[in-house]
Amino acid sequence: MADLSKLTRWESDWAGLRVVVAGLGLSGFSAADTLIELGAHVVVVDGADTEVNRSRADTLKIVGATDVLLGAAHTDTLPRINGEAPQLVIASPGWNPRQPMLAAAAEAGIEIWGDVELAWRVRTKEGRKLAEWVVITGTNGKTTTVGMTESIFKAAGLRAIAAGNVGTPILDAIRDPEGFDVIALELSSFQLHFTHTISPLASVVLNIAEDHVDWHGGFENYKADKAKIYERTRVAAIYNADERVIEAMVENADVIEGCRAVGFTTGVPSLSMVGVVEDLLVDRAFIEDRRNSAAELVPLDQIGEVVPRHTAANAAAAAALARAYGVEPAAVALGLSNFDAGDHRIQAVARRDDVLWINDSKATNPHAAGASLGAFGSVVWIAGGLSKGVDYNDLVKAHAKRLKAVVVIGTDTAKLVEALERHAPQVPVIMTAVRETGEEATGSAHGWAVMAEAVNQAAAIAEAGDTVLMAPAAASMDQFSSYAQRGNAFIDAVRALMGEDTK
Ligand code: UMA
Repeated sequence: MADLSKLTRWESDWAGLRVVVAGLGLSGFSAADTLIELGAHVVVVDGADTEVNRSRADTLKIVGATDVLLGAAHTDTLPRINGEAPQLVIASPGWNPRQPMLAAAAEAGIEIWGDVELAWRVRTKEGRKLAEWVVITGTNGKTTTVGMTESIFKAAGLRAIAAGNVGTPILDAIRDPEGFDVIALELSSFQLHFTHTISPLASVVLNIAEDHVDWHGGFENYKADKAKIYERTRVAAIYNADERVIEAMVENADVIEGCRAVGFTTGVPSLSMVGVVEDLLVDRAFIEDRRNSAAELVPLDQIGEVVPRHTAANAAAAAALARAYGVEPAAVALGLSNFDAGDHRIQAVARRDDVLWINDSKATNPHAAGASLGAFGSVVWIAGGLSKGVDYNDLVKAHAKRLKAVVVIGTDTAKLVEALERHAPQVPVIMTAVRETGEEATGSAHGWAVMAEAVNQAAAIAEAGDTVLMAPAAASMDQFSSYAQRGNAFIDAVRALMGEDTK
């Protein structure tokens, strides 16, 4: 069996190592390409024999892959490489560890790493800048926080990149010829599952709620994989001070001697926390006189026009990561002010007659919708879609008081309507009339029609001081082609209502 513990640098002896790469998506391709460059013997396996995969396979074969096996028939057994058993398997995050090929590797005692583990091992290379890593996970808000963190580092004049689950595979960032000072790395629970030795400068779990439970085989396993992010952290293990289970993860983590536990909160920060005092983000963790004072970082209204509680929480977490690296308060302020969350996340679309119109099409599950509902006082809520079998009782119960009315879109809404009847019986529920299902509804005029109808219904109810919030708590694919299309339909419908040109 190969001694993989010696493989800790780009220059280590990777030549001839027999590696199976599971998956030919973004991470699998970057892993295979890297390993081939390092001289390993690489066989790639992917269950989908598609045109995209065939073209990627051709590329990898040209650069020197031993073989690329496409099609479902190949994913049940572990392939041999040049007649011998593989010494390492690199799993793409979408691959379930209980899937037959990975289960066979585990059974044979072969190590399984993700692309993140491989990237950590090859990050040190003669003549290339050695980037620090700050790592971020959580059920919601990861991508926003990673973006905020990157923006702060850039404002501080550093060469920084957001990578990982956010979209750019970490191995692409690692192999950048110029290199980076610091990488803000978004890690999903899947990626963390296959990560074993990384030792980041700072780490954070933003929040935790049930998600991806099937993949992990239960909520406890999901939490355990998330908690791995804190292991071997060197400077600051950052936790959400409003979620006790996350603080407990830090307490139980085996961090590097000298690493500090730092909390973030949207309330007044205690000692060793970043938090909010009178609409200012402040630091009581990374300043010398933290017992008696706090350093002002940025007024919340500089972060955005509407700063819901969870956005403030994400900003506090990003600020803590950057301060752990040593970024000055002024750069934190500049980076957070420059940051644009992108469309479809608590996006203020219009304000007229003191009614605020908010697009949160990205809220595709109850946890995300709960975060945005909690940010507003009196809400006309546009909700519903493809519910993926989730339960709406807790969400409706928690926010019943702030609901003025609910306009229901989507085709798979029985559970939502039931929850509204049970926990908010006094709240008027308006069903939209467009209810087509199936292919013809997606990406077609039906999607736009249902949203125009919902917006008009909401406009008839909303009064000064109300917020019309489109945060569906469900996926979009029953009536739209994506959450982005659903969000754009909302924006167009609101603009049409205001008599503005939508083009
Ligand atoms: N495949 C199989 N058999 C399987 C599973 C997958 O053959 O049992 C094949 C598929 O045919 C496909 C390849 O494996 O060709 C896909 O691999 P993948 O699903 O792991 O996806 P990648 O393209 O490698 O993208 C991954 C992340 N995907 C997932 O975690 C599912 C991307 O996160 C990430 O941006 C990318 O690596 C770069 O790091 C996406 C995501 O949806 C955005 N993440 C989930 C989330 O945010 O909720 C976790």
